[in-house]
Amino acid sequence: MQATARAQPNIALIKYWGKRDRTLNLPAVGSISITLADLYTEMNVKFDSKLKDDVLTVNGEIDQQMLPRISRCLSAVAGEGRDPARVDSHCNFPVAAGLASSASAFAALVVAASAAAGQHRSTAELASLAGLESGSAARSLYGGFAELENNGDSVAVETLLDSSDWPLRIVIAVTSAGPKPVSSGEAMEISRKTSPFYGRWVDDQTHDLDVARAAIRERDFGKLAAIAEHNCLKMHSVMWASRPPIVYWNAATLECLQTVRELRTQGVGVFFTIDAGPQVKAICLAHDESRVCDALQSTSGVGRVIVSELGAGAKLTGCV
Ligand code: 2P0
Repeated sequence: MQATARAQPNIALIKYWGKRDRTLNLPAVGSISITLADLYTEMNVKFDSKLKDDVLTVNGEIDQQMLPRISRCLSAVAGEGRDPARVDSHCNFPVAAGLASSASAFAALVVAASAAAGQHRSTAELASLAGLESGSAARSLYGGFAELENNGDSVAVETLLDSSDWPLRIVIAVTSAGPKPVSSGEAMEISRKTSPFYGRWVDDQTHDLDVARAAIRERDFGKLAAIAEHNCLKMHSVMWASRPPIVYWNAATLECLQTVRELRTQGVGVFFTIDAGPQVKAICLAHDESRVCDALQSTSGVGRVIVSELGAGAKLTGCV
């Protein structure tokens, strides 16, 4: 059997940074994200006893680097005794550049692999399996506003609001399309071991989650903007104070922050967030989308601007 699934990346408004358990890949803190609609990864998985080993292609090219994580995830879904698989992945946005490509990749992979193995797993089970390889991938099984809870021995994700309940827009300013200098998994460990701010980051997270959850349920844009920007800058402060320092930003990242602040002084409903990469994600009200787009597009150092609505969780798109 072979199956195809599509998943969208998600952007955390309250971030996951640090692991509580590296073997089970359990996050040290809860997180809240929004799932996008217009960026996606599509994965086709075919188990084939005639293959010698797993084969992975990404956008038509053989990919050996990502293969070990893909193989581990396939075994977690289908069991260690599974047949080898051919996995073909297509992504319509830059990979490994801080645009959450591993989230959409592993979310799509678990859905496709489970169907190709003839299983009928719940979304919660699939989220736990995706979370074993990429903490943020668990959130891409869900649409709209999703909260990943930090309890127990596996991840649990809850939808706080559906995408249609609060149709915000995301405008991504791509300031560099190259791969990141250090993977987020590695960087999280450096932060945990060396940043003097790491303990405070973990301790404060419950407060930030409570404020953001309430803001989302009340659809209070100003309240969400304030806590999301604070949480983002706090996470990057943890990174900057690590040894060696982890700095994902470039000059254009800072220019974009300035653009967002200026827009806000002009009455535009917008806030920024930045992940493990130099791209700036501006979250705005639907009627402000074109102003935010135009302003970011004309910001110094911005190459490309990608716009997305909020979308649904990972879905099976074909199974034969
Ligand atoms: C997030 N990031 O909440 C945070 C903010 C990056 C910055 O989750 O180590 O690829 O595979 O569990 O899921 C990126 O991390 O990390 C991430 P692993 P993942 O979106």
